[in-house]
Amino acid sequence: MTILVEQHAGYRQITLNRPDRLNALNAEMHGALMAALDEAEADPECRAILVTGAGRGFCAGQDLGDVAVKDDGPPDLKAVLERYNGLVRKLRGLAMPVVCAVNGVAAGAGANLALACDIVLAAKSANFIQAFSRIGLIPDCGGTWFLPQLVGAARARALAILAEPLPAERAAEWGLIWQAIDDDKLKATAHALVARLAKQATIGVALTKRALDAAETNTLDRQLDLERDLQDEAGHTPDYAEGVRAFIEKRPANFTGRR
Ligand code: LHQ
Repeated sequence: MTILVEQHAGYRQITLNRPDRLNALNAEMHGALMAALDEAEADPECRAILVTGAGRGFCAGQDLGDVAVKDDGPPDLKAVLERYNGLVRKLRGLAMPVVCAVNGVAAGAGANLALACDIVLAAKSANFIQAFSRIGLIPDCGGTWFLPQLVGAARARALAILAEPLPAERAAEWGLIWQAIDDDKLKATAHALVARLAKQATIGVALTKRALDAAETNTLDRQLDLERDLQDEAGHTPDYAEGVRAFIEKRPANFTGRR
């Protein structure tokens, strides 16, 4: 099984599972990962997703054995990238929050799939490597878009062109990820975070994600209108009513995540 799925109360853990290849993605794994995301999305009990890797790595990107240049010429990278693009679009488009626990090296497409998630935690021993230039490729899976957004133009260019490993702690200092965590605490920290997200006001979180995504191309003027409309939608959820009630009654809110 190239992808493992564990059900927890309110969330699912999806584990990339080809540890002997540092969880490099092949065609089978792509299909299984997409199916796991589709199934999580279709489950009304699932209100958050945790993505992580088995073994000592998170993901070494594309399985280079699968796309090797052969006697009959180069492989169809456009077709391979369509699959990756589908994954990135899927991850970004999910209404529920996605946490990525980067347990070890994240290289090439593996690094950028992590960056497509909403909240990225990484073990302090993990590294992020835009490995593409080492093999004559360009950063894909949204790398050329995520990097400058997250760390600014100067750092993005050097990371993309030099392909040097960026240690997790520096990645957190630079704003590439949310937090670097001691290795032995990563798993527990990630589960506590996803469990907490699974109890939040899920529709409000989904609308927050939508607003932040839209802000990437909107003017302030259009964004203000969008915030007004999305806030109106959030304000009509039972979770908003419960949140205000709980505040007034000085007790924790019991959100259902339902409309
Ligand atoms: C691997 C891989 C791997 C196969 C480690 N494939 N076996 C590309 C093409 C087409 C279209 C779509 O877009 C893409 C996107 C991309 O992702 S391009 C970038 C692909 N990834 C890379 O270039 C990274 C390649 N891997 C590495 O540079 C190193 O493995 C890193 C720095 C990640 C880790 O280094 P180490 O900790 O020293 O581990 P290792 O190199 O010894 O790897 C362990 C095993 O995993 C080893 O196999 P072996 O049989 O010797 O134990 C590697 O061959 C295998 N492996 N990455 N991408």
